This record gives sequence, structure tokens and C-alpha cells, in this order.
Amino acid sequence: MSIEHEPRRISRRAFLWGTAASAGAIAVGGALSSIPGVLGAPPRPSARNPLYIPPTVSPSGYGLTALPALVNLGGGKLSSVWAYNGLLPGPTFVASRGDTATITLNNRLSQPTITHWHGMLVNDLNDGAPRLAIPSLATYNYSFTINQRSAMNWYHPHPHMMTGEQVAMGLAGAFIVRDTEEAALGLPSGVYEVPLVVRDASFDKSGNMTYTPRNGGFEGKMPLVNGTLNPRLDVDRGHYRFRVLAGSNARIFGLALSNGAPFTLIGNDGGLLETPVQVTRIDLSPGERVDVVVDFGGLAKGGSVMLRDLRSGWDLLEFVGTGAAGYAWTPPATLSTITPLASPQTTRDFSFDGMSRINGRTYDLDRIDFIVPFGQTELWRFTTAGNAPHPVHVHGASFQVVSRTGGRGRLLPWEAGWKDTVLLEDGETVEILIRFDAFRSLYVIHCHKLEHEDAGMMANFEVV
Ligand SMILES: [Cu+2]
Repeated sequence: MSIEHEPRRISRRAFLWGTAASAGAIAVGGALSSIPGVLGAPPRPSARNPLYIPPTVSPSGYGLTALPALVNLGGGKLSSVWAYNGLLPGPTFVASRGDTATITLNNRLSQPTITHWHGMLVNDLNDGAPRLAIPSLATYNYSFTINQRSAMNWYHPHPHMMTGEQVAMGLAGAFIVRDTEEAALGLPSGVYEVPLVVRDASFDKSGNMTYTPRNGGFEGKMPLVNGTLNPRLDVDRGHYRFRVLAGSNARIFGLALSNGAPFTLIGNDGGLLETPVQVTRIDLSPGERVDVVVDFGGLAKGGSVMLRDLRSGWDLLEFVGTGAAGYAWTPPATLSTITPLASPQTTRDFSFDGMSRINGRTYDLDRIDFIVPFGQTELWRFTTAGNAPHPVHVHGASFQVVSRTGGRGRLLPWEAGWKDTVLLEDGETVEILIRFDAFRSLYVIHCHKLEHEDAGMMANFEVV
């Protein structure tokens, strides 16, 4: 994982206040001291701000503190946000399959929180579901063994009715899982592998992050990539691997490169696809991830390519050529093997209605809405009576999207392989195959438009 050598890093240190000061300062200081050479980095004038790249950390014995913080979002001015360990996005966890994660969450917010590991296969005690929310000043200990494919997952708060505000205020980070299959592909790595947490945000007149809840979904007024306003990334002549997360509350992004060049799509929520696919546009809804390789081999020194959002017309991230030789990667014909789920024994229907209901009911923390047998393949059918888009997210298992009828009427290339979040638009019926074979546990299914989730578009189910 790349480490940024930019002067901005120095001022990036979070300025913390209140009861959070000592704990947060220790955590942030630890992150800074592990970055070599940062104090000697020369200043470089630039119209745009260097893309922030969070430090990578091991999840073994790690303390994660959710707290109010002041961060530099790129222009040098400090903005008040809520952040994990004073960093926005939070530190990037990197672990290998088989590793154990032992993480202590420390809640220094003034309201309850709990951290969910989105995409990680864990049991209910480690899932960070809403019923596990802890009060202000409390801690929660997670301990789980990582037993799943390589993928970029992520972490964010999940307390009932407060998730939207906490995510919008800045609490989110990436969690990368490695395995031997991925390692054998020789993908771009080190500085050539870059996580991109793409979201939108709004600010008050002082530049502090603000959140205005809206039933239809919060949409911020400007884009943030890795918590950086107007970011740029200097790129060598070669291939880069971008691990992209739509970390927005409600906004869907239509990602494309300004020169029309393709992304080589190699993975998504649940890891590698079977084969690489070239696409020029990727639509990504809240919670979804894509793993793409971009070839900057033709980008001359000083040349520029923009990552754009075709839906809003925003420029998200400028790539500026250094002219230096980079890393050349040749996509293999096959990336991975995906065994199709088949022969479902049960079909379940889920209607995502209005802005707060699944199958006519709003969420009840204490009600188990349905029971799922362990180890059996089921077909789940998602429909909506309106108020879509609804990005549907399931905890506890990855699934395979098998069909979309109505609406867009087809599956998109980034919906192949294994998913944990799938976009349901108005007029659509989306069918997935899913099998819970990791844990007999309590999980939730919900809309990942966070204002819909907070309003109750969520259900509990138990795998038995
Ligand atoms: Cu929804």
C-alpha cells in the first residue's frame, strides 16, 4: 500500500478537543511516526491538493477511536469532522486470510456508536449490528479470524437511526484482505495500489462538515476523495490498481476517465472477478466497491487525466503524469474461479417500500423478521414500490446477482462474481442467490441509502 510523501501529511495531524484529546492524540501520533521521511518531504506547488492516502495498519491489537476531530481536507484550513483516530478516512486495515483481528472500539462521540465491518464474514458479536451499539465513552472489543477471499471491504458506524450522520461526518475506512490467489497475479502494488474512498460532503461557512438529514437521502454539495477536496495524484507511466469505494450516504457515482480510456475491471465487493473486463463507465452506489486497473503508460510528464462523475458532472480526482517509468502489468485471461450458486431450496421476497420499510415493516431492534437455514442456497428477490434507488446490503454472506428485470433490465459487469451490496432501481426486480455457510448468527439486511436505513428500511434475520 502506498504511503504519501507530501508536506500535507504534517498538517494532517488531527487537532483534538475535549475528553478525546489524550487517547486520540496517542493514536494519531502512532500513525504519523510510522511514516518514513515525512518531515523531509519538499514542498511542491500545485493548484490541486495532493490526494490523501490513509496509513495502513494491522488489525491485530489495534485501537480505533471514534471522535470529533479537526482535519485538513487539503486546502490547509482545518475542518471539524468526526473521524476514526482523527483521520479521514480512517486508517486502512490490511490483513491476510487466516489473520486474527483484535480491535478495540473506543467511543469518544457524544452519542452511541458501533462499528460494522462491511463485507467481512464475522459472527453477530463481531458484526457491529445496531443492537450492539455502545454508549458514549464506552469501548467494544472485536475479535475475529479473517477467513474469506481477498477484497477491499470497509468499516463504518451502524447504530440505529444515527448511521447517516456518523458516516456523513467522516467515520469510515477501508479494510483490505489479501490472499495467495491475489498475490500470484502480480497486480500493481505499493505506491501503485491506491484506495479511493469517493463520497460527497457539505460544509458550513467556516468549512466545517455538516449533515442535514433528508428522507430521500443526504446528498453533499461537493466531492471528497480520501477526504481530500480537489485532489490530484501524480502517476508514473504504467499501471495503477485503484480500490474504489462509494462511501457516500446516498449519492450514486458514474465513474469515467476524462480521456475516455477504459478501466480494466478486475474485482468488486467480494473480491476478484473470474476474468478482467474493460469498461469505460462504472456506476457505483453507496457501499459498493470496484477493483480496477488503469494504464497511464501513455501519459506524458505534466499530462492530465480526470476521474469524473458523469452523474453530477464533478471532477473527482486529477491524475498528473510524472513522466517516470512505472509498473507494467499484463492482465491474465483468468483472475479467479467463481463457483456459481445453484438450485435454491427457498425463495424469499423483499419489497423495499417508501423510505422506511421492508415488506411493510419498519425496523425493530428486538424483532427477528425471518429465519434462514445454515448452509442452504436461497433465492432472494428484491422489488420496490418506489422511492428507489435502494442499494440493498446483506450482512453475513456474499451473494451472486443472477438477474435484473424491469428498469435497467440487465446485469452490469461489476455485478458479476461475489457481491454484498446490489443496486435496486425503481421498476426493477433483482434476484440474488445466497448461502450462509460461515456462522449461525444474527444478521441484518438493509438499504444502504443511509437515511432509508436510519428510517427503518432494515430487518433482522437469524441463520440457524
Ligand atoms: Cu432505500
